[in-house]
Amino acid sequence: MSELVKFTRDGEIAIITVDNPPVNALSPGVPEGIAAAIGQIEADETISGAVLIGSGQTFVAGADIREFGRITSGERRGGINLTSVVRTVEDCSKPTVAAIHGTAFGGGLELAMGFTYRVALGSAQVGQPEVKLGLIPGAAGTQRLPRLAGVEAAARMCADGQPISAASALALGVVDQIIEGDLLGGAIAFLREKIPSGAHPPKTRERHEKLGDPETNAAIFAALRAATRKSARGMTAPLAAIDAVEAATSLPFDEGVAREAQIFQECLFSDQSKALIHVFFGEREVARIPDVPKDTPLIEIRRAAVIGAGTMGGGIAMNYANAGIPVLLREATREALDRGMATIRRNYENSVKKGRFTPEVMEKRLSLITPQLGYDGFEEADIITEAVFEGMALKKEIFAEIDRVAKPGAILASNTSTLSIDEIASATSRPEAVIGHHYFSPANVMRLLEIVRGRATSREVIATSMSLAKRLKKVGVLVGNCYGFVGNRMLHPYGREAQFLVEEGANPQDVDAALVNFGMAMGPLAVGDLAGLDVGWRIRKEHAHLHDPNVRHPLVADALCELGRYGQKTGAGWYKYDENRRAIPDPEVEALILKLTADANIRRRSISPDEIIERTQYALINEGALILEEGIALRATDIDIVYINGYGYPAWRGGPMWYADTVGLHKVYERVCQFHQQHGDHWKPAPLLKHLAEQGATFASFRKA
Ligand code: 3H9
Repeated sequence: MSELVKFTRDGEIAIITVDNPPVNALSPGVPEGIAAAIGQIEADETISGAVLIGSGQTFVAGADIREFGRITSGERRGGINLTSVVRTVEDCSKPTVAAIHGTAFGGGLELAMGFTYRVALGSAQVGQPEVKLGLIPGAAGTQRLPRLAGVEAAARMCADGQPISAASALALGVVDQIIEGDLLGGAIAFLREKIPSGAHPPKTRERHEKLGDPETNAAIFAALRAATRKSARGMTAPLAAIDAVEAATSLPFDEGVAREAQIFQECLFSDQSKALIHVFFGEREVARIPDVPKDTPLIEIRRAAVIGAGTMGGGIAMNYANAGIPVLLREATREALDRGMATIRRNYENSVKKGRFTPEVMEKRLSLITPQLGYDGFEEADIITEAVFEGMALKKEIFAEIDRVAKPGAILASNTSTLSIDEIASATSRPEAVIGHHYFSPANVMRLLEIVRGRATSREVIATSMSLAKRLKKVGVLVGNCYGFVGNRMLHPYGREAQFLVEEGANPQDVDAALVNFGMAMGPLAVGDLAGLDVGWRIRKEHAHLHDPNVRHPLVADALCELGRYGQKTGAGWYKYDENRRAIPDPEVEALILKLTADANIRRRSISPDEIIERTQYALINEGALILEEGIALRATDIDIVYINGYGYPAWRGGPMWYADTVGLHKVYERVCQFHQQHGDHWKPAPLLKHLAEQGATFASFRKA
């Protein structure tokens, strides 16, 4: 047996234990160990059945994802031979049970489906999440799952990658029994009950009763494909997964397996899969901070407080309540406080309506939020988050106040999206306790939390913030202190180019459509309308004295604001909006653009979607390179994770820096140089981009010395 697979016995029952922490992935040695165990079971006449179980927190959570990179880079020859191991298990002449706790995901579920039976703890989950890695199930999952769960459920599970609960798996027939308490004991007892009769279900691959009829299946696949094209726009794996499940309904098992293997290979070598695997590991890598070791002591967070019950503050309070942490929510006026609480209630009610949780859960969460006008109880809070209007004077005033009321050791966080954490911290007597917690709107929905480190922020405060992010179900990314940090700093050149393209000849809808087709959740101009164009306009007016007349500035956004077109909230911005908030191109905007550009002597020309992508993406990337070089982001991956989780960047492109690597930094650099020549100094190439391009290197491999 291998080190990773243990073989023991309980009387006549063999027990195979997969012991490959942390998630019992099917790393080299595990499938081989299982096959060897089956061989031993066959050979030993005193064994009458077998249970396979995972040690530690979970059953097998899938193939070892690191192996995929080794295969596509050529480091490892040959694939992962799980398909034949599952078949060996399925062909075992003695009854077998997979005992599932935690997660049976991907190859884990595929393995379990080769067993005669599957039992699971009520808390377990099963699923085929491969599409989230740009893959499809590759060990006959698309062929066996429809035979157990039926065509519709199997196709949906393989296409959306969402796990299902043990109870749903039982209802579908994927699991045969739920066990409460001792899983191994329960699985052995289950098997002992089944053995005497000798009447076991057929091998999964020999079951056909749930494979449906061609007419019904055709309707199922057509509907699912249409829904998937919308929900997984731009992604190839979900549609490929549906093709593979369809093969299960139209081909004999072995041919279906061969078809699946062919599609799996195509997906494995695709750019999308490489990008999504980068994102999978990236989301975990961002937690690693070189000078904040894993064993840094954490501050215990039992109570929280939030200042400001507006859109952001309310969303932040909800995050705490959702995580079971009581939170005080302070506002300056009764009216604003009532409005904030009403919004929170409405958000929760919407979730109840959508069936996300019960009214009891909603009431429990609401009861954890205490609205108030003063600072009562703030002295007990372990963390206080400020989420007031974005202005330095006000923020400093608030921080001076909370410095007076907060207990020693409490974290003082600011939700600023742009301002200097060091300057905010200077208003307190304890800059080491001050940190940025930049949430994204809506704060209770968006996964990103930019955690901004000030000059004096202590390691304990950073480590606690990172761990708190996880508790709040966010992806925390540590960034350095500069105007706009990582996300909003990069957004500036991106938005600037979108507007310049409009001035040079593209319609707003052309710019937005090109970027939506590229995979962005929304186009930048539509985002401006959603967020409110007046926000930037007010800031620009405040900083008008810094305006350099020799530098080109966008013309149209300010002119729109002067006409009262602030975006969706006024029914018009870059677009006009109907009662359903649908964006409609507006001839008035077109006329305005023509007038402004004529006055400014800007030559208008036809602009291709490719140029729209290059100008906007390379602007992001060039700024990202500066950020990386300055050490504002720890790694290129951190920038990618910020953009994917906070700015609607398509995960299947891997984030802006990964995308640059896939285009090739040499090409990106060349185009940036051309744009520099054509458009001026705001396109000055970042020295790091130049350096890496000349070295033939990538952002992914760059580490700041
Ligand atoms: C597949 O199965 C293909 C087959 O169809 C065909 C084959 C031929 N491999 O997430 P966590 C690491 S595709 C390697 O923080 P949690 C992870 O990087 C696979 N490593 O824990 C992290 O490492 P570190 C289908 C893995 O408790 C550590 O384990 N399966 C794998 O929050 C802890 O992970 C999936 O897609 C893996 N498969 O969540 C499941 N999984 O500590 C992917 C995890 O160094 N995994 N690691 O940063 C998950 O969804 C979650 O990890 C899980 C646990 C829910 C299991």
